[in-house]
Amino acid sequence: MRKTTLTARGALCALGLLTINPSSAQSPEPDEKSPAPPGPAAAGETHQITEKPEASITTNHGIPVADDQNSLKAGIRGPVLLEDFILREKLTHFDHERIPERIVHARGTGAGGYFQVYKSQADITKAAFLQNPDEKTEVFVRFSTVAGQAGSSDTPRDVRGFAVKFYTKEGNYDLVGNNIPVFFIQDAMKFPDLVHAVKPEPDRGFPQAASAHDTFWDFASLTPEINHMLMWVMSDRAIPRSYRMMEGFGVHTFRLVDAKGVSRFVKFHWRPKLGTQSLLWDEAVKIYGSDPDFHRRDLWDAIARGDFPEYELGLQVFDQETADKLDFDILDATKLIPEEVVPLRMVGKLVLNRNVDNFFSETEQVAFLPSNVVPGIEFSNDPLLQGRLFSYQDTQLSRLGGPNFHQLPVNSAKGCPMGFGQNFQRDGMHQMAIPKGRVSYEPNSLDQGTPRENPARGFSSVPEVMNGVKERKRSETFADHYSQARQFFASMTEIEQAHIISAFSFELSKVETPAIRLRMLAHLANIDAKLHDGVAAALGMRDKELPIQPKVAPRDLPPSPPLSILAKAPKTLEGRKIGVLVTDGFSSAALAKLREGAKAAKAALEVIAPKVGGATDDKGNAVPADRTLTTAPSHLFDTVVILASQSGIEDLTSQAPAVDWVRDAFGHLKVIGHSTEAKPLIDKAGLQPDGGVMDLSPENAVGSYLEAAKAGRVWAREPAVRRPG
Ligand code: HDE
Repeated sequence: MRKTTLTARGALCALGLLTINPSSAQSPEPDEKSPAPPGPAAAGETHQITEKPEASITTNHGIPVADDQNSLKAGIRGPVLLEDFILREKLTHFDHERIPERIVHARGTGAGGYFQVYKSQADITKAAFLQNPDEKTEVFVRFSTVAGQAGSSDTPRDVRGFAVKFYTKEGNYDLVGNNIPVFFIQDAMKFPDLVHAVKPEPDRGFPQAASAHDTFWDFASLTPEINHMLMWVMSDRAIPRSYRMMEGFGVHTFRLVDAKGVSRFVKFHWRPKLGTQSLLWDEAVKIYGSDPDFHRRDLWDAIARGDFPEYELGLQVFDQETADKLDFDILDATKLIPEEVVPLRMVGKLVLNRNVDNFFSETEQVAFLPSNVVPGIEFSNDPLLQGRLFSYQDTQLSRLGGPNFHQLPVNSAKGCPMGFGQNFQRDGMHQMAIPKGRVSYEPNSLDQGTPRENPARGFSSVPEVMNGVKERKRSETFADHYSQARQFFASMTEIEQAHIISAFSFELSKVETPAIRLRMLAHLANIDAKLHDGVAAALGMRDKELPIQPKVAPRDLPPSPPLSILAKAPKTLEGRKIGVLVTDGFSSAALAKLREGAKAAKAALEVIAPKVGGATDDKGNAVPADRTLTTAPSHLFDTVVILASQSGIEDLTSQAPAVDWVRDAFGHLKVIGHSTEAKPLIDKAGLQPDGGVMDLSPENAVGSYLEAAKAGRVWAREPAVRRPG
C-alpha cells in the first residue's frame, strides 16, 4: 500500500506551517484488503471519505473539503462557477507545479547519507567536519548527466555530475564535482558557448542528450583546450555502469587552510568502494530504450535493499613548491595531477543510506553552490572556478524563485544551530522565517542579543598578495592543449583505446559537415597517431585534413595507470546483477546454488521467465518471476544464466526476444552460464562459444561460473565480435 503523506490538519493549523510528515499519515487508502467505501457524489464510484477532522483533505488555507471529485456547477450539467475556490486553488497550484529545470545537469537523482573522516586532518585543515572520526556529517548527494533535459535517459555518452552537500557544524560545504577530473574549457567566459553547442540545436530542438551533432563538434574543433576533456568523454568513463561504480572529482585546485593559517593546495577525489565500471556503448544505447531510468533505479534499489553505496574521499595535497615544479598550471582546469606525482591521501568515507522521501522537494530543489565553503577550505584563482562562484547562486534565483532558496529544507544549514542562517538579511519572496525584534542592521546597540561577527571562528580568507595588470587575457601557462590528452590515451589498455577510437568515429560519423570532421582529425593527429589513423580509417577520410599547428608542441608524458578503468578493475560481483532466464521444468538445484553463490558474492539475482506469473521448476514448485523476457533484456544484467529444461527450450528458440537475449549477452562480452538443455538457444543465436560460455550441469560448474563472472566481461571475446571504428 502506498505511503500517505497527509498531515494532521490540527498540527498544520497550530504550526501555521506545512510540515509533511509521513508518520502522521492517517488517511485510509484503498487496497485489496480494505476497499474504499462508496462516496456521496455518485453511487458505484469508489473514493475515500473520513469523518475525522484531522484526516480531512483541506485547501491550502486549511478549509476542509467535502467533495474532491466534482466541481461546483450551476445545474448538474451546467457551467462551472467562478465561485468554486476549491477547484480554482487545486488547478492554480497544479498549473504552477513545475520550476525551470537546471540549465545543465537537468537530469539527475539524489540520495542522503553521511560522511565520516577516518582520523583528524588537523595537520592540513581546520575544517570542523574533517576532525573527529567519531562524528558523522549528514550529506545530500546528487548525480546527474549534463546535456540532456530532465526527462532524458540516464545512459547517454556524457559527463556525470557528482555533487555533495555536507551539512557541517560550521555551515554547508558543497563539493560540486564531476566524474571526470578535467573540464572542457579554461575560462568561465566560454561556458555558455560550450553549453549552447552541446545542447539540442536551437532551430530544430534536437538531438536530445547527445554530443554527436554538428554544433558540438564545430565548437570542439575550434577550441583546442577541449582536447584533453574529449579524450575522457570519448572513453568509457562517459558511460558508467552505475552511479555506485563511478569516481568523482572536484576538478579545480582548491586550498586547505590549517588552524595556524598555513594554506596548501588540494584536489578532491571520490573513489567508489565497488570499483569503477562502465557500460559498453551498444549496451548504453539499448538501455536508453529499455530502461531510461537505469541509473536512478539502480541507486534507489541498492539503497532500498540495504546495499549502501560507499565512496572514499581522497585528497591530493601539495604546496607551492610542488606546484611550481609541475609542467602545467594548477589553475588550468583542463589539466590533472597524476597520482604518481602527488599521491592520494584517503581521508574518509561517504555512505548513501537514505532514499529521498520526495523527489521534487529534495532532489529537484537542492541547490549546490561551489561558493559554499567552510573555514579551512578555500578557493584557488582558477578562472573557471571563479566564474562558478558567481553562476550557481545566480541560477538559483530564477530556478528556485528568489533569494530565500537557502531556507528550503534540503538547502538549509541543518548541521549547525543557525539553520536558516543568522544575520540581518530580511524579507524577499518566500520568506519562511519570522525574525523578531526592531533590529535588522549591524552595528546596533538596541538589541544585545542579535548576532555579532566572530573573528576567531568566522570564515576569513587566507591573505594572498595580489598585484597584476588588469587585462582580459589567457595565461601562456595554459597553452599546452595536447600533452595530457596524449598521456591519457597512452595510459589506456588496448581495449580502452579501441573504445575511444570507436567513440570518436561514431560521434564524427554523425557530424554532417565534412570540414568539422577534418578539423577534428587534425587535432587527433596532434594527440596520437594510432588514434588519428584509427578514426580516419573508420570515417574513410584518411589524409584529407590540413594540419593544426599546436601553440605548444605536445610532449610524451609517462603513462599514468590509475587513469585506466580496466587496469584497476576489481574482480568482484558485489553490487552487480545476475539475470537467470528460466523455463518451466528448470533445475531447482541449479537455481538454489546460484542464489547461494550470489548471496555470498553480495550480488543481486533476478529470475526472468517468459511470463510474469513465473515458471514451475522440476519439483513442481511455482517460482515467481522478477521480470519477463521482454521487460528484462540481457543488457540490464552484468552476467546471465539460461536455465532451460528440455521441454522449455523449444519455445525459447522460437522467440526472437530469447535469441536476442543470449546474442546480446554474448556481444556485450558477458559470462554466460547455461543448462545443457539450453544449448540449442546458443546455437540458434549463431554464437561460437568461448571460455565465457559455460555449461552449468557438471558438478561444481556453478562455482566456476561465478568465479568467471567475477572477472567481469570476457574482453578476449571483443575482437571476435566488434572492431574499433
Ligand atoms: Fe556547473 N553549473 N558550471 N560545473 N555543475 C550547474 O547550477 C557552471 C562546472 C556541476 O546536481 C548549474 O544549480 C558554470 C564544472 C554539477 O544540482 C549552473 C561553469 C563542474 C552541477 C552551472 C560550470 C561543474 C552543475 C546549473 C563554468 C565540475 C549539478 C544548475 C564556469 C567541477 C549540480 C545549477 C546539481 C550545475 C554553471 C562548470 C559541475 C548553470 C558557469 C567545472 C555537478 O549554475
